[in-house]
Amino acid sequence: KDLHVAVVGATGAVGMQMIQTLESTDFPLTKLTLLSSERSAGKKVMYKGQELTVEVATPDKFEGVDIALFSAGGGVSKELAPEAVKRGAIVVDNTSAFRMDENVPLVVPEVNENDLYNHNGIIANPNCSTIQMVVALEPIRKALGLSKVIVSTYQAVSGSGVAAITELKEQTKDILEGREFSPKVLPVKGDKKHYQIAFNAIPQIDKFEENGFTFEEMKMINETKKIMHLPDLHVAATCVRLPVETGHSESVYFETNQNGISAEEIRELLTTAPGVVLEDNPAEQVYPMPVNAVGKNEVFVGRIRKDLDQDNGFHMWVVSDNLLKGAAWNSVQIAQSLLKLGLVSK
Ligand code: 11C
Repeated sequence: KDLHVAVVGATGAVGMQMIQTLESTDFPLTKLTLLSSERSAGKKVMYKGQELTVEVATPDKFEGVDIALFSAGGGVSKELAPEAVKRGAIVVDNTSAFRMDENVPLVVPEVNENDLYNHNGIIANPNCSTIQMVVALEPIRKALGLSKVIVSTYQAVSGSGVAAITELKEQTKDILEGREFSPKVLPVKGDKKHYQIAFNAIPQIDKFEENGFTFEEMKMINETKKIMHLPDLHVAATCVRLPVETGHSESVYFETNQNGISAEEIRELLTTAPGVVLEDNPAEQVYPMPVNAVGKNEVFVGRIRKDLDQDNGFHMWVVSDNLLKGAAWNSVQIAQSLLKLGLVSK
């Protein structure tokens, strides 16, 4: 059976990982169309030993496409995702354009795969920092219930795209070699001020909202409630950018609905959880770190401790490759689920 897949934003940090993930998982496609802005069109990309040329993303390019993976920014998704759907494609959108739309399922297959049945053409892929947290929290919610989550993140620059990776590398060199430099990308390309990221920590990811939280923090709060079907869950987030190239880390405090649970019981729940790898042995200094998570699809969890004052409270440390489980891999997993559930019409 023919299956035509398109990747929109094919030359971006996530788009490139999407192409690699389609290849490495041997996704059963028969045709792959690579689309981008005019600026990047014409670039050549190898897929399974074949050279493909990136084309300009226009509505007519979606004729005959079955699944379109979008990761080219919210503006492109808002404009072109409806055009793709009109032409019969199912869109898996990696931007924040449609995530909180009640007609659009927001899916992490380990958590809410069945929400795919309610799709109307567009499925949203959550924010990277949300995905890795809910994968780690879901087994706990299922067994014990969940009433509160407080998270602080330590996020890699690749979350902000290729330009941010380049900025970190060049700035680090400039500082080490004693040159002047002027930050241009981080914390947020479109905001008023830019700050040094090399040898620094910036407590701002995305723009500030009126309530004092950043948009990234609000994404973690709202998306977590939607994905886990827990509208009354108490969630708070503080998101921080670090000079790490790839791999987001999170310190997560959570409260369950049951008392008298031990840290060992939480560890056991996570040992068998889908998509989770437990790396938790303080005696041997074993815990997750971004450098070890890069290139892997799983979510790594460690440093599990029971709170010293709150009987139903626990702390854990959650690390994952933000470009893979946080983006490309979760999108390809959604596409795999759509095929498995028979939701791709031919
Ligand atoms: C970051 N989490 O690390 C952001 C990137 O909504 O998909 C992902 C933005 C999004 O900067």
